[in-house]
Amino acid sequence: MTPQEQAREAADTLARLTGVEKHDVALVLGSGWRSAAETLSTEGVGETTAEIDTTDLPGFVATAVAGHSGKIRSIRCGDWQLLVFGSRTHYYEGRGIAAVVHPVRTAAAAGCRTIVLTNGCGGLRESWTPGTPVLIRDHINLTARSPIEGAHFVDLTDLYSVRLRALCREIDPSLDEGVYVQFPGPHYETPAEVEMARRIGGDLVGMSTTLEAIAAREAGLEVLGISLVTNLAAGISGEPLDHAEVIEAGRAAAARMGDLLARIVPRI
Ligand code: 8IG
Repeated sequence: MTPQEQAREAADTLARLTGVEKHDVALVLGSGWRSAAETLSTEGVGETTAEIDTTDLPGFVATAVAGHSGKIRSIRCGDWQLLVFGSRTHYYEGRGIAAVVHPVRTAAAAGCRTIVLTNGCGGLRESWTPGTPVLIRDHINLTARSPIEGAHFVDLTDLYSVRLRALCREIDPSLDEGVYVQFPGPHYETPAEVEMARRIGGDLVGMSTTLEAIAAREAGLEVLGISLVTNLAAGISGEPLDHAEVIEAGRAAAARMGDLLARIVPRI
């Protein structure tokens, strides 16, 4: 079976379990984004119409990261039916790239035309204190891998939608943009690697998103990427990094992120 056929199977199961024939917008929640997404299913914003375990769908594997929920929610939000992935499979889990991008392909097979990829990451600018959201303008994929196999040459010139970034800045003019650099992980960078990321044009360092964005473009989805800076990248502040800090920064920023998502989604 091709990855696309596997995604079709997952999308068929999704439709059956949620009772929703077609979804419109997919949202992948990264570190620190889970409580923010709760806002989407509060009164006046949207309503959760179904919640299933990720592992109920063929091809999905259980989540390995603390602070990530292995649930998929179907949320009615204005005119849109939202498909929210509470977790993702990371490249560093070693389950292969097809597993990393399977949710993206499933979203496309489920009818989505747009995907919002969120993550928690390290920031390279000192003005980006923990809890600052940054729009992804472009990326550098230091996994040096591709989710696409074969002679299929996909253009990535405007991978991160200009239209959706402009929309986000209309909603919140204080939003900055940056270039996201994906390292393979799961270790954080050394200070020298962070300095390298800066010199090659990076602003944000993380362990996800780029492979998913590429698969999304291949599948014809419009991509919005939003990073939540949960820590200053190694060597920028002189403090060591830890995952608890990441989860705490997300918790503290949840209200702002939730408000942002709730205002963006209806206008997508
Ligand atoms: I949250 O500083 C989070 N994820 N590579 N570096 C990398 N990934 C991260 C970081 C970080 N913070």
